[in-house]
Amino acid sequence: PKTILLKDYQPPKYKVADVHLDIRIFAGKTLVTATTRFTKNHDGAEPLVLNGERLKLVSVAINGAATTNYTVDDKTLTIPHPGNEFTTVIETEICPEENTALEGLYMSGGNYCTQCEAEGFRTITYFPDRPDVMTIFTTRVEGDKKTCPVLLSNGNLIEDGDCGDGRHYAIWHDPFPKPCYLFALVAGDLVHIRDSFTTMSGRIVDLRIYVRAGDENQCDWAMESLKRSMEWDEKTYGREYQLDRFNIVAVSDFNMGAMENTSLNIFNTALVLARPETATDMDFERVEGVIAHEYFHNWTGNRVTCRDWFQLSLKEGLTVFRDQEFTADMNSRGVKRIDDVVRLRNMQFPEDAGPMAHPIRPDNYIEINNFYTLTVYEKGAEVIRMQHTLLGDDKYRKATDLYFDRYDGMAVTCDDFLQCMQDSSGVDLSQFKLWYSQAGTPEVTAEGHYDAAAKTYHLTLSQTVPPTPGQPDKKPMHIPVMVGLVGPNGHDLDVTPPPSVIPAKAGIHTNQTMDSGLRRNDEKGVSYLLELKDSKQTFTFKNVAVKPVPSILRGFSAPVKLHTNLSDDDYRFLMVHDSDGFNRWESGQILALRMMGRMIDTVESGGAAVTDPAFIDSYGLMLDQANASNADRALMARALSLPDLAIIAQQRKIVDPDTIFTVRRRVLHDLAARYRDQIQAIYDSCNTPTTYSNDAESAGRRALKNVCLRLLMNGPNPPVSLARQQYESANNMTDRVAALSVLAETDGADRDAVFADFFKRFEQYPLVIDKWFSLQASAPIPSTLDRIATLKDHPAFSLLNPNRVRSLFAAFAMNNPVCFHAKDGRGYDILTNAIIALNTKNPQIAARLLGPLREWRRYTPDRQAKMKAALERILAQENLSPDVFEIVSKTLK
Ligand code: B3K
Ligand code: ZN
Repeated sequence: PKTILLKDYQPPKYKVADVHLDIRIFAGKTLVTATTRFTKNHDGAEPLVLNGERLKLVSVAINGAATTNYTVDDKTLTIPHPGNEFTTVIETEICPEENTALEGLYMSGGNYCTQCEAEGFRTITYFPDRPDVMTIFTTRVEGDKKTCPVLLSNGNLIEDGDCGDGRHYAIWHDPFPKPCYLFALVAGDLVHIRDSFTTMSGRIVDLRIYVRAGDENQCDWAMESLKRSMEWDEKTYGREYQLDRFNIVAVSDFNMGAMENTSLNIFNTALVLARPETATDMDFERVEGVIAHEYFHNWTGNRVTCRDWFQLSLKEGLTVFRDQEFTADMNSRGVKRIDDVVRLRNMQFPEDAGPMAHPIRPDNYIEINNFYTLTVYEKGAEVIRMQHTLLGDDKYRKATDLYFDRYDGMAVTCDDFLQCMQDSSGVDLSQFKLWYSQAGTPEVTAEGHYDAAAKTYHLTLSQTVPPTPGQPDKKPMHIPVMVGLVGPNGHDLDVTPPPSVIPAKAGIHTNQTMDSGLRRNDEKGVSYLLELKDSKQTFTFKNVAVKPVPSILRGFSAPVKLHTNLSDDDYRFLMVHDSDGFNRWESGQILALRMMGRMIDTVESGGAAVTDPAFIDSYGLMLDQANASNADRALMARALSLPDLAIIAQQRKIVDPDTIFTVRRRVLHDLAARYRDQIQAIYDSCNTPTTYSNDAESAGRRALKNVCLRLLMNGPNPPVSLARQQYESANNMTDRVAALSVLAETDGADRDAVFADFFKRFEQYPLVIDKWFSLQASAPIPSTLDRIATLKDHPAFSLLNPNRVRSLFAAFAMNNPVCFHAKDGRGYDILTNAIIALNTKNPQIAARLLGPLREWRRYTPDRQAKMKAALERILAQENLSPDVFEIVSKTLK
């Protein structure tokens, strides 16, 4: 397989003025006729080279005359220089019925649909399949009236009618030029719900969500979310929607979450369907967030798109930042920030520290589908967030206005975006650019020193960026570090900041608006934005009357690992007093991590781990706060949760999942033993309302209640009957699944009974059956390994449905480190066999499943050997897809 390099980029040799597609769908074969007007875009007389894969070529004509003057291979169609302006008509035949890779035109649940990003369009017809070729699409779709009553494509519907013979057609026209990766088509038997949105200039947009018959009563939340997204984008970014229609189609077989095709977003059902009986509060939030994300792409991705795939973060990082802020505005800003940082640390930090580490703008790839990563998306969003922090709200908004103004209808680069940020604000981002080219998570060390006589506080910040594959030496980065100084009374000190520091007062562009039950006073905080640019810098604050405790990296102002010389006492203080909600939460997490680190050390040197009584005491303080009537329960649910296994693992040089699990369990057990009554009391107080409501306050209650249930179940005499009762009496999926998940970790009659009941109750709901698989696969108990062997042969299991594959294999390998890393290697075998089976069927999903094997070098030597052998077994397969090959070969290097 060939490596594609950023530095080899060349503009397209030919541009496309417009294209007319005629797509006629018959059972077993689809005929595609593409009529394309080309214009030459270079000085010489180079041939026209079109991309095309897995196509049956029927005919080629140039300027109206049939021709055989071309060559074809399995990837391209080449026509010797046809002139400066010419029209091709190319007929191809494809078979969507046999497409299991779910890329290009394929079938899901009896309906036809497309997924063209990144390079799926070339499996539909021969075309310059690259994002910098933007053109106007007109699409005629023809199909059987019975099996395909609904015929959709991008843009506005300009004509439809009958063809006779039981067939009909629809013609769609998209007036905005777009690259072919945004092309979409849907043909099938679907029902829809309908609504409308009036834009800020008074246009009425017809909104529709199409689903399979029977699912239409699960679409209201998605529709509400769409309308809120449209309104938010007008208010926050001044962006208006400018087409007559906005269609969303939900399909059950989808490799990713959703796709932003212009005016015809295609979604995984998992991110559209939501009702309280079948979807959890987290599912609701994900639906809201992804509906927003795809809608926001209309401007950040579609109207302004990427020049080439190395620029993917231009649209993805920016759009993730936009959807994060939308969710923060719709819900609790503080909780959203915590959840996003947890996700970044759990999943992106390991990627940035592993063999596939790449900058948010990678400079080489074999298979672009492998670079839809946590780094490009989530770290990419952090990089935009830092620009927002450095510019502040107003200048940031002016800069995005300039970006849309300058580049509407164009395919541009990350540098172009940064240039707008600089041009409109005057802020110098030249060093900041390194965030786009250097991989690895920077490590920042902070050391504070108070000079009582001079009344000054010196904060020394230093940074290093670890080496990553291909990048042994790194330059210092431009890192925004938001800092507050907390006085002994718990209030932020208002002092004289060091010169050149941006005073970031409360509520400006920090996360100061966080509400929280942890807050002891109503004072707003005072933060300062320090810009760390050198490898080491000291910032001196003046007029500091008393010795402060520094609160560093408030709101997680940069995606770095922070080390400080603060004591446990300092963190206990910040945990209660910090005006920054994120750092209050963070302080509790640091205390837990430090303690568990010490306990793991003890176990590894043969001792017995004991939970630190001081930690138990401070946990009691948090329980008191959680029990207060005005507590922010959603935030308290996070504060009372111990760091995840994956985050603890990152603190270790050599990872032994058994020890980590045992120590974490020990702590949970000791906390539950000591505070049994308080925890039960919080559980009871959150359990009061009997009628369901999905507002944030009620969701917070459920979150806190279920954290308490989990704690109790980890204590002495786990209250199995309480869990069973919660399962039986739940009037919503959040509570039911929470009970089910704690029962999943027990072995016994109750467990078997609830799992049997759950299956029967929700057999007709594939997304709920996904939960049934994934809860069993995630249970850290010895019987899980046997159970997986049975589950993969269960009649409801299928390797062809990505959601089902994820619900069993990804849940097992990613959420269940204890069983996945079982010493005998059985966990590795289970995953390896699944990857091999999927390699030819669906390479994208196969490649995704490799994630948990990537970090093999970090585990104990026995495990390392077995993981390496598993990777080698995969590499030895014949017909290895480029997707799987790229990850396995880079991982073994
Ligand atoms: N842009 C799509 C992802 C396409 C995946 C290609 N393998 C979804 C999104 O980020 O909105
Ligand atoms: Zn996206």
